[in-house]
Amino acid sequence: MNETTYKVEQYSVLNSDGEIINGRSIQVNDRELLEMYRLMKRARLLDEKLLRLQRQGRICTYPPFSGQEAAQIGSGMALNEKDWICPSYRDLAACLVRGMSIESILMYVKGYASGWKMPENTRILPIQVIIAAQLLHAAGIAHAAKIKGEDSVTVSYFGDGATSQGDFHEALNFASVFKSPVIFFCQNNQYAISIPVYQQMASATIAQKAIAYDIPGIQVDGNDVIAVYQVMKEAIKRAREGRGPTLIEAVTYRQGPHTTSDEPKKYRTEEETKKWLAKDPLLRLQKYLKKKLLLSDELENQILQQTKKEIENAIHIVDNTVPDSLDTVLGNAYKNPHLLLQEQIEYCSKKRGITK
Ligand SMILES: Cc1ncc(C[n+]2csc(CCOP(=O)(O)OP(=O)(O)O)c2C)c(N)n1
Ligand SMILES: [Mg+2]
Repeated sequence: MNETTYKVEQYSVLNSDGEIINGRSIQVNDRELLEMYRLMKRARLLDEKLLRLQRQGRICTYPPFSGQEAAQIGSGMALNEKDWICPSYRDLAACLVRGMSIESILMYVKGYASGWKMPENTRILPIQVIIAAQLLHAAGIAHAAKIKGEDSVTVSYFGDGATSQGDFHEALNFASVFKSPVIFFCQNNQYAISIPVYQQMASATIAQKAIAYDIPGIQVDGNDVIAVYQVMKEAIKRAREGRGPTLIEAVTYRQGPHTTSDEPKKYRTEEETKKWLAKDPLLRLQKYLKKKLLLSDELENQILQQTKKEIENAIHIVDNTVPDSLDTVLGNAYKNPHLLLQEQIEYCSKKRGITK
């Protein structure tokens, strides 16, 4: 028997210095390139602010996404308003680009029930914390869309760790059998909490897991927003033409902790993190835009100031919003709340200083 090693080539367009790699074409116009930068900057600033708010005790435990903006923004921008996304807890940048407002995100991270309700006219499923469950939801939505003759594509966002769950395999199997218009978008950020990807799986890449389901498996440089956008466009075209699902592995890095309750210095070296910081997705796009003379220092500063103001305004609004009543938060699970739930309601009411 031959030993088999599957070979998967990684697709990229820009190198870390923001230069176009030989022979690669760019199918994004100047307006879209600037929009990518604006959205990535917006996401980065929001993520950094949320981390500070958590340290001040103003929001709940928070899983930052810095480092993963190109993967989420590049993929989200390639969709249109009919398309669905099924995000995980680390995909707030994808939610932003698909229409969730900063205010809604703030409500969500503050634990307000209304933050879980996606704004009208967005096709975003509630944020999923159960690892890999949203792949099944995506396969189901895509299957339904096909039966109804709708032209929508569904994207499921998940991490490297999720590919070790049974749900991942069930969803890929179902979608490949029914040729459902779904894209399985994996952000391989190198870790599932503290477990590095090489300890978690024997396969050299996540993209190669598509072979078993006879669907395309594409590995892309997840810190290269243009490359991500272009492979997504291909996968979307395939889905809309009725040719079925695609698995995309966006290779990236979680620059921060798993969540605000984690200390990554315990399981990874500063050297490793430094190496990845040099491949920062925002820096790469910024270098390219500056070389192309699309982004001046003045415009960069203008974007920075405008975005900071927008975030501060949203914080002000949400800080002055009355939290949802405990009835909204705890009252919908059982017809008649059982004793334990009643105890919880009383405990929370006392803590909040309110009776209901
Ligand atoms: C079904 C299930 N098992 C375990 C957990 C606990 N858990 C939370 S995050 C996480 C790691 C997930 O890693 P990955 O899929 O790579 O996503 P990332 O956090 O890196 O974005 C685990 C095991 C969970 N939320 N759900
Ligand atoms: Mg991960």
